[in-house]
Amino acid sequence: MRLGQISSAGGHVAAIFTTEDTARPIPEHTMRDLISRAEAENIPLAELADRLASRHSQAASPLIPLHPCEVYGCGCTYETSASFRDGEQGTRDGMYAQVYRDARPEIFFKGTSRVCVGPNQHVGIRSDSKFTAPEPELALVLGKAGKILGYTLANDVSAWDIERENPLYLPQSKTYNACCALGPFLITPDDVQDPYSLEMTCTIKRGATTRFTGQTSTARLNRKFETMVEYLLRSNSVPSASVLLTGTGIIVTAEAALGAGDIITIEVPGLGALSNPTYIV
Ligand code: DO4
Ligand code: MG
Repeated sequence: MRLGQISSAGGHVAAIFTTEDTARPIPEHTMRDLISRAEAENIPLAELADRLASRHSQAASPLIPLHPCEVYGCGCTYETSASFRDGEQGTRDGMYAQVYRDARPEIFFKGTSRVCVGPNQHVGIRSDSKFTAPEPELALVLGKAGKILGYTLANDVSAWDIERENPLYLPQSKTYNACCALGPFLITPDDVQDPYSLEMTCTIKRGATTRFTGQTSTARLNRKFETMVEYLLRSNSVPSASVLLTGTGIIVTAEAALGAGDIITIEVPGLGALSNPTYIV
């Protein structure tokens, strides 16, 4: 099922998207409300959504599909991300290659819903960064005990020059205002035939000029989602309605470093397209 959130009376309500731009609203429920009710009543999310949604579709644009309690990111889950980062540090087989191979994944705290934006909202470029890049990623929406309730697209926007200066600066390169885009939909697992064979593309446009295009496939992921979630939850009681970003396989060139006004689009057939303009924060 293709779920999400739409605008209603100046707020957000959960909805079932019947097409990319029509939806059946679920009155009086945000996506977080829907998830907690489905868990309290022990009903699958899609079943509860169908039961509560209005019978009629209306024109609607997708907003952020949920306001996550917490957002975490996995890193170096694709070889391209590990080797690029080791290259930045001037080592061919350094700590990023190690974490790519080791049993324990890299997991970092990205933020809360405070730093998240939805489709077509601006993502941020730090004012003290000269090389900020989008990181296009598949994201897992997690329920109680780390159950994967759905998939969405994410942009783990990151200040790569700050990370390059010193890996201990990672939290500053990752977490700041509007550093994470999510959307457009929350697709329940029954509607994703094989989450390990999703083709993803990313483009960066400045006006009419395309400055970057890249692609990857989740087939290149070096880890299983369940393993990432298992490590995330070790001694860490992550609340339901949190999100785990599963890492980037697309590495943007330095020439395409983000500038204010650029538009980033991440697309996966079946999951939709997540477009965001950029601004300096
Ligand atoms: O190790 C730094 C962060 C890596 C990351 O965010 C990614 O690979 O997606
Ligand atoms: Mg990332």
